[in-house]
Amino acid sequence: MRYLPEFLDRSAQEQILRDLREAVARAPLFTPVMPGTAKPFSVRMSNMGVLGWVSDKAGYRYQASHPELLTPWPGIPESILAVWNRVSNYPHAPEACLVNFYGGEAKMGLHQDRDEEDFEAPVVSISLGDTALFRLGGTTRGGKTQSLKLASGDVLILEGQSRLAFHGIDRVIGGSSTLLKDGGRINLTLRRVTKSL
Ligand code: MD6
Ligand code: FE
Repeated sequence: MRYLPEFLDRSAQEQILRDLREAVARAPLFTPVMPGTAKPFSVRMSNMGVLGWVSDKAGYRYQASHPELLTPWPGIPESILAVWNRVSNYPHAPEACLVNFYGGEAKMGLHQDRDEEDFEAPVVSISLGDTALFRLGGTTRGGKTQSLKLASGDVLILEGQSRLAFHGIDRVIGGSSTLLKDGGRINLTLRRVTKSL
């Protein structure tokens, strides 16, 4: 794991936010549900890129279009691609940027990111808005975990041994950032989905 606190300054965060508002106007946040049970996530999601991650009754998968509008996802803005280019050490562009929005009581259970074909590529995460308590474990469920605060502008990279580590968001600390006028937290995760030959 590589943790880069305060990687983005305030003006870089504001530029990403402006670009994100345009993207979310075209591809609105949706509420995914758990495969099988159809229990809704507390986090709302959207995507940018040629592929986007979705979850519904049928399962988790990457797909090229918005699950409700059925339109292609907007492209990943330059302001966000620039972060991947600076930190990924990976010679190909990301295909997906998952947008997670945490309002009020939203959290995310411990999970592995393993719906991608290519675990050689890192997952690069950007946090914006209120600070979150991030939990990171090992590659088996039920092992010991550590807790880390992710604040606005922080970048975290899961790569190598940590690429398949369990991780989640225990909670978001309301009122801890002034970036989003109505509060809440946005997390962006940039991923390579297919194997690049
Ligand atoms: C979040 N992050 O920060 C959730 N996944 O809201 C993730 O699930 C995540 O931070 C893969 C790599 C880095 C991450
Ligand atoms: Fe994840």
